[in-house]
Amino acid sequence: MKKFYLIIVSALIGSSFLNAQDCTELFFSEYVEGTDNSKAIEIYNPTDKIVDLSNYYVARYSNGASNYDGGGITQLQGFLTAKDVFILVNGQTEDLAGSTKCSPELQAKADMLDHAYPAPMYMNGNDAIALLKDPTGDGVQSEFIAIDLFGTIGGGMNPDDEGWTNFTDGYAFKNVKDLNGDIIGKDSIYITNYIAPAGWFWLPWTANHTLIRKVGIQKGALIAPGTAFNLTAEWDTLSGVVNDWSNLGVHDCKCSWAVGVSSTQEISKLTIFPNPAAEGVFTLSTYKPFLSYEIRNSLGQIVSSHSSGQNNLNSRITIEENVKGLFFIKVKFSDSESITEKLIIQ
Ligand SMILES: [Ca+2]
Ligand SMILES: [Ca+2]
Ligand SMILES: [Ca+2]
Repeated sequence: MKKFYLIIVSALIGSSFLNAQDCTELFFSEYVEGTDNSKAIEIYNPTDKIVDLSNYYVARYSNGASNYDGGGITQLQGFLTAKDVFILVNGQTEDLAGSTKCSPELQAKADMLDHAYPAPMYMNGNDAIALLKDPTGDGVQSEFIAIDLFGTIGGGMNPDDEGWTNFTDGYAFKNVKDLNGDIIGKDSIYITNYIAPAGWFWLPWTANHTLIRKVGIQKGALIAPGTAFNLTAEWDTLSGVVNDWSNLGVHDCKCSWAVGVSSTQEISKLTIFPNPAAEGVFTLSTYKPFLSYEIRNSLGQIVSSHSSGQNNLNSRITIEENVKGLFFIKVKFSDSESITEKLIIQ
């Protein structure tokens, strides 16, 4: 098993970082490191397309480790519409020995609750978090590509270090007080790689803060393993108060400022008529023969699928199940292209 993980690490350290164009790939838009297990991460879709989240994973490199063996990995579920955000929240609902549950108020804001420990949403300020993409959708972890990174993988963080701060290669100072609270001297520590060491708990931005991605950031960060994490280049603190969840669910990004950008190209590639579809009957038209389709609800659960290669440009589809509401239809072509579109069944 160890060997297996070593292979993953070398793959990550190697070339498997996707150098995406602006506004073409998901990235982290908010980071919540609160009190107890009140932790969350928000992911933004800067594209004009609906994204199938089952091809994406969040992984935690505990204490900046070189792999997510100890930190955990979570496959995301459902679909993310254009310019919208997805919120993953710590899933602990009961107090356990030495581990207080996540706030129910924060969990109520979640699109998805994380699984039990060890899971990515157990970060405590000194853990690196990665957004990984499965390029083929077959779940082979050694082929996953990092598309965004928060913190440094394998960057010298120790388990008792506090987290990443906003300056490096300089001294931090604190007053030394006696039992009466009178100042009797000064203590100092030299900060390297933006890492706040043990005992300097007020220095890190990544602990007990909510951080939001700067509006000008239009793609994930390619922080090579071992490279110092200069978080203020891409992140701002939100109010500076711990447990501030006021920005969860929205993200202001330059990618959404463009006017007149539409998904007309995608629409002409795939048309559903009528949409909304009455009683689950509609015609699916594609610009080239398709191989298969699957229809999922907003939680990502399959409602209907067809995989025997119907291959018609115009297919009459009837969903036998008596379902109503918002669904997503994903059509796959023989050249591995896939298109996802919203489908409403009345
Ligand atoms: Ca905390
Ligand atoms: Ca940690
Ligand atoms: Ca947000």
